[in-house]
Amino acid sequence: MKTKRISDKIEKALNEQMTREAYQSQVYLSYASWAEVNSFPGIATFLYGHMQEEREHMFKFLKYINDRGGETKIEAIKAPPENPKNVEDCLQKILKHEIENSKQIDKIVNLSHEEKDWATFNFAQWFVKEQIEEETLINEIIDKYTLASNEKDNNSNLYDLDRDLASASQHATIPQEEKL
Ligand code: OFO
Repeated sequence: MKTKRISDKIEKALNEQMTREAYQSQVYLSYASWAEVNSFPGIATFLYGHMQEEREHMFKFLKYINDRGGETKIEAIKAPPENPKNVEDCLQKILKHEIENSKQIDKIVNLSHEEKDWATFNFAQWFVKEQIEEETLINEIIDKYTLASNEKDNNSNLYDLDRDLASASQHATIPQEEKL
């Protein structure tokens, strides 16, 4: 049994964020599936990749709480929101989720600063940086989408955008069925 090195308050905040990361993963999963059935395979690949990243974030919280002698509580994950109306709506909703998530990470930073818990402060900095990257990436995709939807000939711009998104930056690999 490790010595507990985080306060109850920090432990609770970290646990809540762990569940929130799992929720984020569910949101990406449901939007990815929506994109796939609506014939945007590139966007689906991008979103499935992010689903996996959020799952890894959830695990980072779990490991950190355990490593600091805290106790993780695996809670129910609320259902993701309803499907987006179209690609633009999907991208805007994702951005909104990420901004909301950044604010929650900031709360952990504030709390750890208040408590002078520099280990948690340091741990949370990884997420601060990650959220900057994610918000930037999604903003860039929204810009590309806006440009792509200006010319409508055969929807070829949207086709190109979808194809490019399949390889847009992501750290995680998507689970695939094993090839025989
Ligand atoms: Fe969107 O990243 Fe997790 O925290």
